[in-house]
Amino acid sequence: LQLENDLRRAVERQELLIYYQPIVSLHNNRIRGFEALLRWNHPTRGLISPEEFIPVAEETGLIIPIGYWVLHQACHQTRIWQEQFTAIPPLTINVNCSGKQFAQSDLTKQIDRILHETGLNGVSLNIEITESILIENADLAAKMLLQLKNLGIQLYVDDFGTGYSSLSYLHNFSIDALKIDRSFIKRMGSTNQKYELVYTITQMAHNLNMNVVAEGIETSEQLRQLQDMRCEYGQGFLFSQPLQQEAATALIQSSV
Ligand code: G
Ligand code: G
Ligand code: MN
Ligand code: NA
Repeated sequence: LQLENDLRRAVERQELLIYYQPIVSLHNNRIRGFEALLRWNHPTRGLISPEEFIPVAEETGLIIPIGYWVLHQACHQTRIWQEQFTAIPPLTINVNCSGKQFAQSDLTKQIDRILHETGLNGVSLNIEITESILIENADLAAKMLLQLKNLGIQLYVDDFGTGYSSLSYLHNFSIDALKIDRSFIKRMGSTNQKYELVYTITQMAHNLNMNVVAEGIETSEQLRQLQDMRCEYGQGFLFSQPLQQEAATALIQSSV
C-alpha cells in the first residue's frame, strides 16, 4: 500500500506535525493546557487527518515510533511554554495513546525517559485512552495505569460515552478525568435528553472523584450550561481550533 510506504518515511522527512488545541478551565475561562493532535502533511495529498492514517499506523506497528515522537515533541514544547510563561500555572499537555502503544510493556520506561529528556514533570502530562483499551485488556491496563500514576501522570478517558455501556470499569481503575464526547455536547442546548445525559455523566464523575472535560464546545449557550453543571474543563471551536505551535504560543501570550 502506497500510504503505508509513505508513512514509513513521514517521520524522517518531518512530514508529521502536531497541532495544539487549548483545554480551558471553565471556572475562569483561562487556558489550563493543550491537547496534542497529530497531523500528516503529505507531499502530494496535503494535510491528512489521523482518522485516516492512525489505523494504518496501528496495523503496521508504525504507531510505536510515531507515538513516541508525538510524546517527545509535545512534552518538549510544553516545557518550553512553562519556562516562557512563568506568570501562569504550569501548562499541561494531553497526549492520545492508542491500544497498541498502551500494550507495550516498556511504555512507562519510555515515557519516563522522555520526561527526563525534555525536563517535563510527570504531573504536567495527561494520557488519553479510550474505554475500549481499559475493557479489552483490563489486567494489563490496571498494571499500566499504576505505573503511570507513579510518574505523576493523570489518566483521561477519551470519547467517553461512545464506546461501552458497562460502567463497571470505572471502579476498577484510578481514572482522573472523563472527556465527554462532542456528540453529547452538540445540540445540548436544543434537546433536553442530551442536556440530561451530560448533566448525569458530570454528576457521576464528580461522585467518583473524577474531573470532566467537555469536548466540542461551539456555542456560549453550551458553555453556560456546562459552567452551571460545574464541569471543570472545556475544549472546542468556541475557544479555539487546534493550532500550530506558533499560533498556540501567540494565544498563550495574549492570555497572560
Ligand atoms: O484532531 P482530529 O479530530 O483530526 O483527531 C481525530 C482522532 O485522532 C481523535 O480521535 C484523536 O484522538 C486521534 N489522534 C489525534 N492525535 C493522535 C495521536 O497523536 N495519537 C493517537 N493514537 N491518536 C491521535
Ligand atoms: O477524539 P479526540 O477528542 O481526541 O478528537 C479531537 C478532535 O476533535 C480533533 O480532531 C479536533 O479537530 C476536533 N474538534 C475539536 N473541537 C471541536 C469542535 O468544537 N467541534 C468539532 N466539530 N470538532 C472539534
Ligand atoms: Mn483526544
Ligand atoms: Na474525543
